Amino acid sequence: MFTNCSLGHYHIIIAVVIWSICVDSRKIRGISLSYKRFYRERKSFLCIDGSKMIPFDQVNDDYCDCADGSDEPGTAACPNGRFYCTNLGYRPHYIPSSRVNDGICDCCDATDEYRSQKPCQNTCRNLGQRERAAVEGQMRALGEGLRLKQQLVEEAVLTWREKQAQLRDLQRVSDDLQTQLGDLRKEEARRKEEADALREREIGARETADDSPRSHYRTESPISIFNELDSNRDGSITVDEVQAKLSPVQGEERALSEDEAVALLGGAHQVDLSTFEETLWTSLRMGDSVTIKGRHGVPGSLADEDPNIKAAVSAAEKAAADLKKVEDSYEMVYMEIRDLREKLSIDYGSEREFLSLHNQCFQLKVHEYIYELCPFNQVTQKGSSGEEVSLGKWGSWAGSPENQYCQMRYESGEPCWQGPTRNTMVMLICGTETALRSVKEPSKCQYVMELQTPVSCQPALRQQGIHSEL
Ligand code: MAN
Repeated sequence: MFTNCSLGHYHIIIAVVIWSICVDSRKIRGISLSYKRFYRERKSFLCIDGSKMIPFDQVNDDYCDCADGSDEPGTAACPNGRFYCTNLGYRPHYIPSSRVNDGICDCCDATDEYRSQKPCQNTCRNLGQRERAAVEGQMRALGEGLRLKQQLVEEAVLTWREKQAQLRDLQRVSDDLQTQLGDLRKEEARRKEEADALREREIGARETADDSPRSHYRTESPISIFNELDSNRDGSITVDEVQAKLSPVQGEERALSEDEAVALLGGAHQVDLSTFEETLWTSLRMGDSVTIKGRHGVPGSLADEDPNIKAAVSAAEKAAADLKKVEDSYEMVYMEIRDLREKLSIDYGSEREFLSLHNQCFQLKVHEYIYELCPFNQVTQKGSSGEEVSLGKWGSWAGSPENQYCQMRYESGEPCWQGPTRNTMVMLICGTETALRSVKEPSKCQYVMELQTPVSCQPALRQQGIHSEL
């Protein structure tokens, strides 16, 4: 009896428990934990928008009572209702309640198909595992990216410092060269003056002694020389006569070329006395280019005759050569300093992470074009004809106020035919390699590129991770 009674009693208890589970699960199906508080009432239910009060057993009874659909979270009765997939092990989410029991598995935990014929499997665990693996992969890549970034920054800072030291050294060299230049310029001027003075003195002495071949031309009349050169006495001196009678002061054995003879005659092929006086006669009187052949003792140059003048001239030449050498070195150093200054003119403080991107270029072929991005310099596009088109020159950082360094703007490229000037926006994305990943032209002559680089990896991303709802 006890047993039976007891058994009968048990049956009743079990039936009540099963019923209450059924009722309860029917009532709470399709709602999230945070919404459970709205569905606790046993006697009546207040629509969540507060618009209506209904008996609690009308909740999830497959008839839509509330305008906001809140009385039917677990059935497809309300057109605006939504069903909550708990998706334990994966990420929970809402689906429109019209998808409940529609024969399609929407929730990975299969809860949306509780009364359909569709045998849905619970795939949340697998999905969760896959997603966690993907997130872990991303976090590893981010960690690696941050490590590489650190390395790049350190290397770039080192290079930057080396360049600064180089600049300081060059500056010192430049200062020394400047001092040397001052001394050498004075030395060269002094040596030149010395040589000139000796030469002048010698010329004066020879003219006084009246034994210099030059003085012949100074003392002789132009007519006598004209007659001497005019071999056939026809009243004019021709190129042939010049070539036959004259020779260069330096290298007497050498015959004058026709061009040289013509030049001596002022560009003419023959001259009369008056033209002779204005042309060849002047050269003969100067005595440093041509002389009449066979005139004894005609000097090659004063320096050939006088060892003092020779020494002074070669000292002046050496001083000029030394000066030229130092001037050339100074010019080179000056240019090196200018280039280095330009490289170092970037804002070291805020942009030092990007130092490693300076002086580098990255290419990507997309369809018929080869795109090239040289950060902080320019962007170009090369077509199959090989012609290069500018897609913009470095303009400015263009990211959001929170992170302006995630976008670069390159502007004022080549004008587009019947369109705007070409411009490019470069989006920097975190990755373990530095490479141009994509190029698009969303509107005519406006380009968008993605440059992947460890330099743009942010520790903030790591902390935030891909926030887990698992
Ligand atoms: C070239 C390229 C293209 C661009 C057209 C516009 O073909 O620069 O990217 O769209 O000119 O005419």
